[in-house]
Amino acid sequence: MNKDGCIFCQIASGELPAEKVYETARVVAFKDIRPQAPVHILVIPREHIETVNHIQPEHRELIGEMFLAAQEIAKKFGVADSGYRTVFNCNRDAGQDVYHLHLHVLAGRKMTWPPG
Ligand code: DGP
Repeated sequence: MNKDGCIFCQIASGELPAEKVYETARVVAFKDIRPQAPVHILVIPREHIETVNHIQPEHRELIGEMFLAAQEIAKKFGVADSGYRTVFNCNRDAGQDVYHLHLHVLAGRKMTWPPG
């Protein structure tokens, strides 16, 4: 169920190009176009879910699958042991730009805390 005009729906369906690194029936992961770390991958559900606030009980398994994807990606990029950060930005104050749920997987440099 693609949402009209949603770039991440279009990436998931292949209408828009992206450097995909992982794909299952329900989840797609691709390189972020504006990387904030040497490894910066976005994991998205194929289903259009706008924000963390829109996650429903029936999405439990799907959200788990997004984290299993992050785990596989970390292994694939050789950062599982050195470390990586997983982030969902929700709404304006968190800096969400694209309103299709996405899990950032960031790695390859030392992260700071607290985040900016
Ligand atoms: P956020 O600020 O959490 O909504 O993150 C959105 C991310 O999406 C941001 O890091 C840049 C990335 N992005 C936006 N448009 C595109 C695109 O067309 N292709 C790819 N690969 N990444 C995109």
